[in-house]
Amino acid sequence: MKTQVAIIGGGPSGLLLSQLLHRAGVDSVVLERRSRDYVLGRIRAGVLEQGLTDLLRHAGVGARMDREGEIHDGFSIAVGGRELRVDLAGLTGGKTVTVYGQTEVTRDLYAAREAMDGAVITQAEDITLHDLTADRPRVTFVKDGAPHTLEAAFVAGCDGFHGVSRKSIPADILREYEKVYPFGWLGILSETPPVAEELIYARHDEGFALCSLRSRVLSRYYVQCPLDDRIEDWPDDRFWAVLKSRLPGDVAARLVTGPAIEKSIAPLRSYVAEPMRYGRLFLAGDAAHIVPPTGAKGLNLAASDIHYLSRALIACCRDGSEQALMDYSARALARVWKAERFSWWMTTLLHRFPEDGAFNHRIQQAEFDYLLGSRAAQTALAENYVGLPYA
Ligand code: RFL
Ligand code: PHB
Repeated sequence: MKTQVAIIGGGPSGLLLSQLLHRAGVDSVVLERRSRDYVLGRIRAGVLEQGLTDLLRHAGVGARMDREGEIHDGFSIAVGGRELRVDLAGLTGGKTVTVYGQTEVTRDLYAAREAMDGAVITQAEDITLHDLTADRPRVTFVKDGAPHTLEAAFVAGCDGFHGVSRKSIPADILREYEKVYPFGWLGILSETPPVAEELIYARHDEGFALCSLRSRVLSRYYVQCPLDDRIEDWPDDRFWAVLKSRLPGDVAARLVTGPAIEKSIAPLRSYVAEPMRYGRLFLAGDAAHIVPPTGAKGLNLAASDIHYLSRALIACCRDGSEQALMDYSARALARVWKAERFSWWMTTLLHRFPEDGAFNHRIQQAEFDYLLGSRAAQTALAENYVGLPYA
């Protein structure tokens, strides 16, 4: 098999890239390790920046999002009995975010790729990258027991944090920066009306909690939990009781509970790999960087990578210009590090750090006090939350 761009990973990054390339007349093949149903069963992000929604429309997959997604022009932060509503639109000259699940984005992308006969090979096993610094890199894999070779001009590593792409970069070239947090998030999805129209981020002395949503009849809630907790430790009753105890009294009183239809625990981590290029391999999305979910930035960062990478690949494949590909890593990383900073900051502000002493706790309180009283501080928060521009 031959193609122009071999895309490793059929999550949102890989599918969006193949869709954008297709619309510009550049050929690609997506290789995904899991089945499509498995990929669509993962419940993850829910808050989309305007950069991502614009990109989805540009890729021709924005119609259902525009019909069913909810525009949010603010959200709240509740700490110790006080609440701050962050007026996103008012503080940023009218910018907003869209609440629409990553699962739905991925479903729309799979449907679009199928409608265009896009090559997406699922359940591809033993994917291995070869000759990444040569003119024609190769990808070998096994499908239904038979070995295959895919030859390409470029390889896009969109295979998430645990994929093979980043691991194919030699250790003496890859630099890694990492911070692991001493807690995780336990998340549930429930077919209940959301407790509020907008998201509520809450910090309580026992830990963080988040009220989010997917629609008027589908709620998404999270609580901070110890890293070694297992799902079995968290029957629904315990989850609802802990969530309520961490929310402001009036919010807890309004909460409608019901059976969890999904429940999962995610560790929190900040991670960046540099550079995002090795020879003809280009990393994008979670394959290159991870943010803790507090700032809702992971999927949005994947989107800005894909914006830069799709344009650079199109410029090279159509016009023979390599400059944008040469600039890709530095350009993407400049935006990545700003989102890393913001996500670390939101995480630090809102979680209970078990090992921290009284000093750090008072600093957290002072940070929130400052936010409450300063429009400048709120503007900085809002500007980052709606998403920094694609430079
Ligand atoms: P993905 O989604 O992990 O997709 C990678 C795909 O590659 C496949 N794969 C392989 N394929 C072939 N060969 C291999 N060897 C392979 N190894 C892996 C995998 O099966 C998978 O299908 O990465 P991608 O596309 O870069 O997308 C990134 C986003 O998924 C991620 O950043 C977000 O979900 C993060 N995130 C959030 N981001 C936001 O922007 N806003 C949010 O509100 C938000 N909330 C969240 C989140 C992530 C969470 N978890 C579970 C980590 C909330 C949570 C709880
Ligand atoms: C979600 O709805 O899953 C969600 C929302 C905001 C976040 C993280 C996750 O910061």
